[in-house]
Amino acid sequence: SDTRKKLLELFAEANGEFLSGQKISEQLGCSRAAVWKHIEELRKEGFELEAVRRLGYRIVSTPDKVTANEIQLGLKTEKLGHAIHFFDEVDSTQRIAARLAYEGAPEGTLVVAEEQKAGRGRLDRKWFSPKGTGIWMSLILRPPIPPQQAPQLTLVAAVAISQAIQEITGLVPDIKWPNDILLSGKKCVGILTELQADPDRVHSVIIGIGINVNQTVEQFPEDIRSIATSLAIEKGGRVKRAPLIQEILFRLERLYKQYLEHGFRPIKLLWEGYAVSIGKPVTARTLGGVIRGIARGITDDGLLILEDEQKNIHYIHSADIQF
Ligand code: BTX
Repeated sequence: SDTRKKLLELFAEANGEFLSGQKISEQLGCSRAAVWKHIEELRKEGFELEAVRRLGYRIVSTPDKVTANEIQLGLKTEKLGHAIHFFDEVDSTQRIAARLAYEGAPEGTLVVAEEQKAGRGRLDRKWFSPKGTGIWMSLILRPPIPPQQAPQLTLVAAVAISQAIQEITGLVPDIKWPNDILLSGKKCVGILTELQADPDRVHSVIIGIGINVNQTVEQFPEDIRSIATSLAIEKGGRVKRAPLIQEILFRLERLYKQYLEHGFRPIKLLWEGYAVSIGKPVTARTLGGVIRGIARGITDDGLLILEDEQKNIHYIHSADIQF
């Protein structure tokens, strides 16, 4: 509700200091009893609040939630995340975002869920998205670019997410072309970019982002335990999700603007700073077959450059890469 939003804003301004019941009731224009009720509501939602006679209330900790309120309080973007559709449980945020995009949702619209029952990776693979421990979200962009350039946005997103992870956790991620972000060689982020387009014009790009945040090793299903990791495992401590989402949206907005104004080149340089596969022998599994060789870099369009044993150069649009 609006009162609740105002109350949270008051606490955000108070910055961990006490707010008197009197002041809150004046600012919200409601009775002291009503203030107390709102405080109880917040407690039920997982806020930890301290109440001290004569001093009033102060927030000790906010819940690790990814509701629209949590994400929007303190969000520093101009556009991204200004419309948020939050769900406790969905099949896939990609599917919902695709429908919203089709119905005309504005650029920057974000779909977030606490849990996905049918989270998807590329080629209809499954993306494991358990309740409350990760970030499962899809962002709608409407870039004025031809469809064949859209895969570049996966790389733009990968740089933004890597920067945000580094800023919030201090961990330095590696990017594995095209869409994985790794920590200690294990996957902690997957990005899935999908399009609605005519042959010559993109209507919308839906960037699906899955981040393992607070899972423990045991919480991963056995078949991915050896290849997957979470931020908490790597950092050795829990990480709040909403501030990380805010940081991702902030960084992504900046890079996206840069991309639209100056093209892919400046992004490419940043991307190369995080890339692991470059200069190494890799195996690329494409729909057309398997190619082995040395990854030489990416083109200005974002394609992977692979040099095989006969020194032939292959330009790869899409593949799974193994070291
Ligand atoms: P991908 O095809 O590159 O990776 C999928 C593979 O990753 C799976 O086959 C499995 O081996 C492994 N995997 C599955 N779940 C996890 C996990 N939680 N952590 C690490 N490895 C895992 C990557 O596709 C793109 C994933 C995008 C997910 C987002 S979440 C929000 C949005 N909604 C949705 O349905 N998908 C996207």
